[in-house]
Amino acid sequence: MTDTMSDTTPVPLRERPAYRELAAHYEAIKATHLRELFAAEPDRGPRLALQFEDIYFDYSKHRITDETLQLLIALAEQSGLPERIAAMFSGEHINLTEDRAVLHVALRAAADEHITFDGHDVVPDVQAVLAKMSDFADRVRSGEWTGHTGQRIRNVVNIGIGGSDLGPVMAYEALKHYSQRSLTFRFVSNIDGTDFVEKTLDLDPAETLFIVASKTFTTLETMTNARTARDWLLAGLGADESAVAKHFVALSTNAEKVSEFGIDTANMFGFWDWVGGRYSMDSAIGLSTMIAIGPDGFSRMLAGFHSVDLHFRTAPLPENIPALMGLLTVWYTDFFGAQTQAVLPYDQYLNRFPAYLQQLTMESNGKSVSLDGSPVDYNTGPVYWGEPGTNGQHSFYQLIHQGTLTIPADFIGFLHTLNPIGEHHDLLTANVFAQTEALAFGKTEEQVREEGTAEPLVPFKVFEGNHPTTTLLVDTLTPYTLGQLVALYEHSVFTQGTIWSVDSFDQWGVELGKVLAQRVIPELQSSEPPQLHHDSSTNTLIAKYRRAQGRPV
Ligand code: G6Q
Repeated sequence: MTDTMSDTTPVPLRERPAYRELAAHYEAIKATHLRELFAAEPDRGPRLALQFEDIYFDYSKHRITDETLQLLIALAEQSGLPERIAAMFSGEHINLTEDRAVLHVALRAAADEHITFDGHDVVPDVQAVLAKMSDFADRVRSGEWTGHTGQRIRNVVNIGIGGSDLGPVMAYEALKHYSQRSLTFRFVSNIDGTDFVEKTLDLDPAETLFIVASKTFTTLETMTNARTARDWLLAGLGADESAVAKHFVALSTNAEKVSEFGIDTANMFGFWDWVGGRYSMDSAIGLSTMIAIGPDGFSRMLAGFHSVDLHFRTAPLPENIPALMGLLTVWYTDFFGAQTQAVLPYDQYLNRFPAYLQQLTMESNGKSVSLDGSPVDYNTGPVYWGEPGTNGQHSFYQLIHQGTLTIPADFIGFLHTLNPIGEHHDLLTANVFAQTEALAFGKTEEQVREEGTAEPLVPFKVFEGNHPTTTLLVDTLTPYTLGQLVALYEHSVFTQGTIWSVDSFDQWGVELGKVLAQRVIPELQSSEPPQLHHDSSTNTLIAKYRRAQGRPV
């Protein structure tokens, strides 16, 4: 905690004038249907849309009027969004509870930019790590880097969890089209031994490189998996510890722990405590991505991130896509009582994108205390979830269409597919457009009757509509546009956190999880019956487990 915490807190959300006006405005427009909004304004679709480079952002199918937008923008201003953006980019310690700067934007800054943090320009540091990563990635990709027995590396296994896993997995899946196909990539995260066993079952240790990705290098899951990997490698190669040097590299901020583990710090790729775990896929944590798509591809991804950083920093709020995305989420969360936000990418390569966003959004804004330490009296971060289209249409879309909840949804579509076979892409894209249309406009009783529906079935076939959606229509999925998409959501989260006055960059809930298990582990493993001082449920569960392992209770 910093002394300045209370100085930087704006007036409580409910007391900001725009919030009060939005509350009254909500009452006035909550019954207005998207059908009416579109009927009243023939060019609403193109008017409430923005083109940013290759991304078309259509926010016309939202339950908003011009007045809503003006009020949301006023709320952003009254919440200090422009000042907070400036504070982030200038390296201020905006992560108040951990007293840290939040500078993931420096990871993708242009090489000739200057971003200072506590008086130190961090851009040269970032560039030095990128150069080291590029050199290593090139050597693995070309076969120059060999394993202990001299065989070339064919398998790359990233061991990490949370922010040290979800970004790399998502990016690898998303950019598989651009990856070097002669290399196999696997991602081990779960402490469940099954994850390691299944991911390495068909791999030859002589050809396998482990990337141990951990900011702290103390995380239980990652260190346990890394030790298991070392045992697996040495057993498989019948070799001594010296083999580790050719098969293990580390991505971390903690050189001491890396060295303790037995990884030469020459094979360590560093980053800094101003990079939050869930904001780290474009730091050294992205080494697996770089090996997969090559240093040039990685640079293009960083350039995509950077383009959106510049946009977020400089575009006026009414034309600022991530700011609008964030404000729309606030609108539904705080006024419509929406508790979830769906993200529905219509591209199979983005199959892990919703999972990635779950961490980014929910770990950032799943908070109930505002920056001054007082409890909030409004809703904060919604549940983000989703699946790639069209699969979701055959399962949960039913609830979005005809359930009782308001679920704003982001549809992400692409003008061009990376796999143009037959008519697949036309059919896929037709579904994007048809779904957002159906969600907005629904089907009235009259329309259902006109279709000749038997009277008793009419109520079941009516679609109320008025379900808000955003469409992000992107030219093609590339490293550049992937970087842009991630940055859009990062800054949307930032915008939301600013309005809600929460610290979007700490994660005390995660820290709790890291500590809790440590108490129970010895109680499961001790050879003597432990003295259990938990509640009666937990004590019984522990005893049951011990009995199953043949340990005395
Ligand atoms: C992310 C969180 C968390 C973190 C993991 C892994 O913002 O802090 O998900 O990334 O707990 O931590 P390490 O990288 O330190 O192993």
